[in-house]
Amino acid sequence: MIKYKNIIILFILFFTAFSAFSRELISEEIRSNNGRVDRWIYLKSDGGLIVEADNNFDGVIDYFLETDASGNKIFESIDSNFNGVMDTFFYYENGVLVRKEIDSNSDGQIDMWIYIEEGVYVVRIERSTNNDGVIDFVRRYR
Ligand SMILES: [Ca+2]
Ligand SMILES: [Ca+2]
Repeated sequence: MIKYKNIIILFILFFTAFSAFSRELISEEIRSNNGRVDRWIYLKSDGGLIVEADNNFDGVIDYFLETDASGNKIFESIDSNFNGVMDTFFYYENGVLVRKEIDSNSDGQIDMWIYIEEGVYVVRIERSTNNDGVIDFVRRYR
């Protein structure tokens, strides 16, 4: 009986994870003259959108955006130096930017966290100045 219960729980977890990530391609765009698709728009099962883009047309995705069903941004990431690794991450609550995370040396690990109020006011900056992921610098502005 316990075994079956575990299997059912696993199935529910799997189904939840799958449905949360299920998305349907609704648009492909070619914005350069190389003939390659460089922007994809997906409709999520919850009604939100996912946009992926190759903004420098090198064939590697360097922009990602996720919105909720109302069109509010939830999450955004950018590969700002086009090295194939996302390095700048934007987190939103109710469509308003609340936190920005940056991997400033492109080692795949965040080393700067910027906390934002009302979408524009920087209230705190945290850094890992030696890039070990541990915060060793904090500056508060409010
Ligand atoms: Ca690219
Ligand atoms: Ca880093």
